Amino acid sequence: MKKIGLDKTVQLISRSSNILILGHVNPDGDCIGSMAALALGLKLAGKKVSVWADESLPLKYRFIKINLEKPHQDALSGFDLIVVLDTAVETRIGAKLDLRQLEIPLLAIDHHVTAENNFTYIHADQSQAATGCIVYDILKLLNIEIDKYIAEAVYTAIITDTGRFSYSNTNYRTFEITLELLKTGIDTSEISSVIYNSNAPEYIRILGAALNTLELVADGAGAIMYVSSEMLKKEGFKNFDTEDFVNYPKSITTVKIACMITENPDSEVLRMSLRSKSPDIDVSKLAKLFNGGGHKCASGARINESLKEFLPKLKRELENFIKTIPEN
Ligand SMILES: [Mn+2]
Repeated sequence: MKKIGLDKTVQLISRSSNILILGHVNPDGDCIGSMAALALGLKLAGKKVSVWADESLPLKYRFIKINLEKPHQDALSGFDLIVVLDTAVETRIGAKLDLRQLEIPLLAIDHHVTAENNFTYIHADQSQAATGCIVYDILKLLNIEIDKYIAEAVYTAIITDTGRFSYSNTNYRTFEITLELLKTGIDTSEISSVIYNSNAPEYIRILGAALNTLELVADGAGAIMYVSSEMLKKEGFKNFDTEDFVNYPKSITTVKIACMITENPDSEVLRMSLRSKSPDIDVSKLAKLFNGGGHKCASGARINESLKEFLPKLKRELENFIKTIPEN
């Protein structure tokens, strides 16, 4: 694995002509937006580009101009560069492919804290609020004109990863890029409306059931909430994006750390999202206890345990972790 800067990243992309773009499992707005923006931009630059994903495009992102194709192991050898966006963790790549014996360079572009891994190159910039911002900078350095479709994709990446400019990762650069995107004439209120007003009634009912599981620990400093397979099955769902649920326990005055666990009817693995209200409380450290990772204010982990076994364990670790937080 070799860490590289933006210039080298641009160079690698620039000299490749047939590029495969991959994202992560449970693709979010930043993942989809980054993949779309990079694909659209590189096509404008005359390159051949494919975007592969196991999962289909979530409904709320259907307005984004992107063509997701199913992964094909046999077709891999035709590419001269593989770019993985919004994750640098091999097991989180959103395409079931064996990338180990490949001659093709594997480049990860990400804004999370990265651990040692088998990617050929990694460009990770934690100062950027979204991977979409990094993709924007790459396209600009390649002298590619940012059209309305690219702008919509990058804008989606930014608003979903910053909680509409409210999380602590939002910075000067985020607004600078956003201003440039607005100049292309994108309809920001329409984009927000499509993304945030497209919940199915089942989604709201599952949220209701999840809210009922709320448990506060350490005098209200910690909150734990979960979605069980049972709740999903009752509403006819198998896989489900519960990413935003964690914001509800986080919104409680006393809560410093919010945990949200999602069980999946089709798998043994639990998904855990962790949020802290302040960068002074680094929840990536808590995530690390469960072999996860992420940012200081937003982290997660995948847990190979049953919900019933895991909940008391999490409660204990959360209480211990909160004890390490200095009073302010
Ligand atoms: Mn992201």
